[in-house]
Amino acid sequence: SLLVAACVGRKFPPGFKFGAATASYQVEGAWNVSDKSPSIWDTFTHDNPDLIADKSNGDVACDSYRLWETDIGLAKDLGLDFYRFSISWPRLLPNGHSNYVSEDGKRYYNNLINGLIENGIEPVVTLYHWDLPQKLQEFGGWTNPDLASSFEEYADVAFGLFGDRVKTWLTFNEPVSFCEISYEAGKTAPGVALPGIGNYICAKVVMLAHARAYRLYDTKFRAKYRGKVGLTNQHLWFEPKNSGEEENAELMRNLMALYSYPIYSKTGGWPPSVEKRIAEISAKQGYSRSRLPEFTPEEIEFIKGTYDFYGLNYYTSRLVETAKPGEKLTWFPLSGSSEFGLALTADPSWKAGLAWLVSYPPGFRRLLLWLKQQFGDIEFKIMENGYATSEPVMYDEERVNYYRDHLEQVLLAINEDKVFVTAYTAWSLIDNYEWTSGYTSRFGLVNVDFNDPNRKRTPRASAHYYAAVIKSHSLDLSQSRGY
Ligand code: GBH
Repeated sequence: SLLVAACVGRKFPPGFKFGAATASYQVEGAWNVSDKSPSIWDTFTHDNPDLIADKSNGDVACDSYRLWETDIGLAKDLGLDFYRFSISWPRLLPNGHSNYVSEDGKRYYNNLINGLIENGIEPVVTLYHWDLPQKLQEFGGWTNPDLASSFEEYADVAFGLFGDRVKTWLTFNEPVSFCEISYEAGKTAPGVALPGIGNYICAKVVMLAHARAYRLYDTKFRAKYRGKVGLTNQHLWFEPKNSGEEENAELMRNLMALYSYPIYSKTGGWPPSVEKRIAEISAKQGYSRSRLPEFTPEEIEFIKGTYDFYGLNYYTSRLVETAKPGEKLTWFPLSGSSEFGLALTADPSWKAGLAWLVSYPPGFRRLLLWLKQQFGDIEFKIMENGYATSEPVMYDEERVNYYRDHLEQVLLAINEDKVFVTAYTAWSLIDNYEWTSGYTSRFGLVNVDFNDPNRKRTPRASAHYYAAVIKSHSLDLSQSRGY
């Protein structure tokens, strides 16, 4: 019976879906074709090549604007149930506003969506994967409360044009990444460093923007299109480095749930422990109000419950300990570690693909259980998980190991912890423009030759591995490293 249990444990539940993801700025290129206007990433990379590892930009990227049929072919060869991509806001709405919709933008996304469906692949669409129209940045971007309304306009156009065929929508990809890395550290587009303030204003505006889009879908589109709307949040898993620091690890977990708590918690609003600490620190610093802006009771109710599932991106974990006086703290993944005087490190035994991307598979399972304990027995869709190397390795054994070991933890979460997980998404389908790392971080199941004008795509060993997982709907654990 043990043997039977082990075999059963390797099977994914019926109906569990597998996909792979990309994002518009990272793959499309064609930054200025037709009437497309620049995004903040076009502006940032053109103005600050020195801030990009290889001084590159996404002007051409994978040229998926032209090669979208090739990408669909790759997705089909993998046997994907769904393909997650994002819409470029300035490609669809060059003014940023809905008074003018680009015919070229419409045509491009209609082709992509129709092509996927014809090949039996479900489109999963992210509305905002970080490429804000530059014109809206002139108004302050995500620190301008009015952007919530502009986002609702954009969502209205996208739901209206594509909602008859797109049944899974993500409003935002990883608010934590663009609020913290952009507005706190100023290290990514739009490059505005407003530490300890800009990031928290961004957080509030994005929560309201998400809720507006969700409620718009409810009132205007849900009855006829019957889709699901959510967002996807990145989480790291945090463990105390030393015994006695569990409370600090828990504080970090809650800080990273800043962008979830208002939507998924029973009470709504910011995570209480985090709200309290930031208010105390702000008061000590002489501010007359907390740097983390309060929600009104109406706003709390407006945001609470605006989800049909929990989108989760997981890559890596950290150990937490109280920083030594004067210790320089890393800014990744979020400013709160310095806000709270906590140092984040990785255990030396956690294998690394990149400095920030250390592999700790058990963190994935613990995170899933923690989220279930925080927010209840809701539906979880894993919207990103993946591994990078700095060289374009074709026989990418490390990536295969990463995927197998992380998928094993997803199975354990489902079978042992009874977490309701319904989808898994590999990041990424193809190598692409990895933000300030340029083309130096390779995340693809499929290699892209960026020296080739035709951007030749070649599946790696991990692509064959993932295709076999999807086909068998199960995990072969004979090579498992047994976490
Ligand atoms: C996700 O970001 C994104 O959704 C996706 O677009 C991205 O390609 C993918 O994951 C892989 O990064 O080198 O110390 O400066 C995760 C957040 C943002 C984490 C960039 C790493 C660089 C850290 N990532 N960040 S560092």
